Amino acid sequence: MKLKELSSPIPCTFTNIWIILFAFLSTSSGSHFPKNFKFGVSTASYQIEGAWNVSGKGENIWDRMTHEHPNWIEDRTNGDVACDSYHQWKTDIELINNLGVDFYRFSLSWSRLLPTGFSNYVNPDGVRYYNGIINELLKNNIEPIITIYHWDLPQPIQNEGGWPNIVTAEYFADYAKVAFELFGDRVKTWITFNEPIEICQNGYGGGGKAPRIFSSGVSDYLCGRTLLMAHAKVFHLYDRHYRHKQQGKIGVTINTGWFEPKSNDPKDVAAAELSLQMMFGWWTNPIFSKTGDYPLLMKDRIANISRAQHFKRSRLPNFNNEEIKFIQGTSDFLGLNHYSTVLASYAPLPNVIPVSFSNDLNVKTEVDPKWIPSAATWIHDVPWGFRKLLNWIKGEYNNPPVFVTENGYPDVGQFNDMERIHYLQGYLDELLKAILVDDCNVYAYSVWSVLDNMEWNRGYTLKFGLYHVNFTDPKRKRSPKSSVQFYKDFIKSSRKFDSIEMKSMVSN
Ligand code: GBH
Repeated sequence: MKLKELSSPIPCTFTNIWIILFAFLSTSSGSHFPKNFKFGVSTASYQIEGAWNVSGKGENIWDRMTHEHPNWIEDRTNGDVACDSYHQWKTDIELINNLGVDFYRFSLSWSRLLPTGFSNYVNPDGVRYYNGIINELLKNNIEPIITIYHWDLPQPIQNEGGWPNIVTAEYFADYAKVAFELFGDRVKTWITFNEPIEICQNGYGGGGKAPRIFSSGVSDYLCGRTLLMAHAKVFHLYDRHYRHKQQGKIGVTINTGWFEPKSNDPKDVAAAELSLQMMFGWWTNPIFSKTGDYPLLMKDRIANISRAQHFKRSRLPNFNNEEIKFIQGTSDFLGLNHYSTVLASYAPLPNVIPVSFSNDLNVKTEVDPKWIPSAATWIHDVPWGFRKLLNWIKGEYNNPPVFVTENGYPDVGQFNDMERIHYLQGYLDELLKAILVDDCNVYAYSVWSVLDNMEWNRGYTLKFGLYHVNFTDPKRKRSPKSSVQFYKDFIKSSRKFDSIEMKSMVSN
C-alpha cells in the first residue's frame, strides 16, 4: 500500500499504518453472524432522489431552505438533482443487489406522494415511482424497508407551524395511512421517524437544519411531543387496521452516540447517564420503558430549571396518564442509528441559565485525542462504544429487539476507502460480541449509505457511500469504492452457522 493512498483524515503515523493494514487483512476473513441475521443498506429520499419539482412533486422544507439560502449549505448546493435516483433507481437497485444484502431501507418523499402534504390529493407519479422500486427489490429478493419520514416536511405544513404544532401529528397519520394502503401489501417493515432528536433539535432548536428555526428549550420540546404522539398514532393505526391483513412490523429509528464517563468520578458517571437519558431516553423512555413518559431525570431537571427561570410551567410539555399509556409499547423493534462515542463530564450549571436544550442538559463532551478521527468532527472510530451502548439498551429496556438502521463513516472522495473498511470491520466485530457474548437482541444491521449523497448542511463535501458518485458528471456516474467488496465478502462469509453452533464457538 502506498502512503499516498491514505488520504487526509487519518494522519500517517506508525500506529495508524498498522491499523489500516490490519483492516485490510481482516477483510478476507470476515466474522460469523447467526444465519438469520439481516444485513442491509440505507438511504433517504431528499439525499438521493433529486427531481425536486418533477411530475407533480410539491415543495418541502429542504427545497425551500436550500433555494432561499444557499449559503446555509457548506458548498452552496441543494438536493435538486442529488444522485438523480429518481431517474436511476434501477441502476441503484442493481448496485444494491450486487452487495448481496437482505434489505434496502429507503424513505418516502412526503411531497412526492402528497404534493401539498395533505392527503386529499395523491400524486400518481409518486405512486408509480415507489411501486417501481418496491417491485424491483422484491424481484431481486431484497426486502423493502420504508422510513415514512426522513426530514423532508412538505412546506405547506411548515407554513402551519410544522412539528411544534400538534396538528401536524394528524397530517402525518393521514400520510402514513396513504402509505400503508398503497404499499403495505408488499412492505413488511415500517419506520415512522428517522432520528426525532435531529428533527426537533436541528430543525427547531437552532441546529441549522430545515426549517432552521431558533427556538431551543421551547419549540424543540413541543416538536418532540408532537413526534411522540404522531408516532404512537401511526403505530395504533397500523396495529388496528393493517397488521392483521398485512402481517408487517412497525417501529421507529432513534439515534445516539455512546457517552463514556470521562473519569470514575460519580459526577462524570452521572453526566454520561444524563446525556443518554436526555438525548436518547427522551424518545426511548416513553416508548420502550416499563414506566413510560419522559425519563424522570429529564422531567425533573427541565421543570426545576424552568421554575428558576420564572416560567409558570415546565418548558417540557407534559403527557397526561392517558397519553403516557397511548405511547407506551408502540414499537415492534428499536431502530438504532449509531456512529460514534464521546467522553462526557460534569459541568456546573451557570448562574443565569439561558433557555436552551443544551443548557438544560449542561454536560461537557470531548473526544480522546487517541481516537481515529474522520472528515466529520462528530465521528471517530470507537467500536467498543457501540457494544457498550447495545448493552446499556439491553439493561435499560429489557433487551428489546434492536435493528441497527444506520452505521457508517465518511470520506472526502477517495476510492480506496481503507478507513471506512477499518471502521465497519471494528463496529461489526463489536456488534457480534454484543450478540453472542452479551446476548443483546440485535437482529439486523444497515450501513449508511449505498451512495455518496446530499449530506444535509455539508452538501456534497462529506461522503458516506459504499459507491462513489461523481456529482460534476450530469450522469452522476456511480463507481464502487473498496468497501463494496469488503461488505459483500463480509455478508457472504457471515452466513455459515446458526446461532447455537456459534455460541459454542466464542469464548468471553
Ligand atoms: C444520520 O444522522 C442521518 O439519518 C442521515 O440522513 C445522515 O446522512 C447520516 O446520519 C450521516 O450524517 O457534534 O454538533 O457536530 C446523523 C445525526 C448529525 C447526529 C450530527 C450528531 C453531531 C452534531 N448526527 N450530530 S455536532
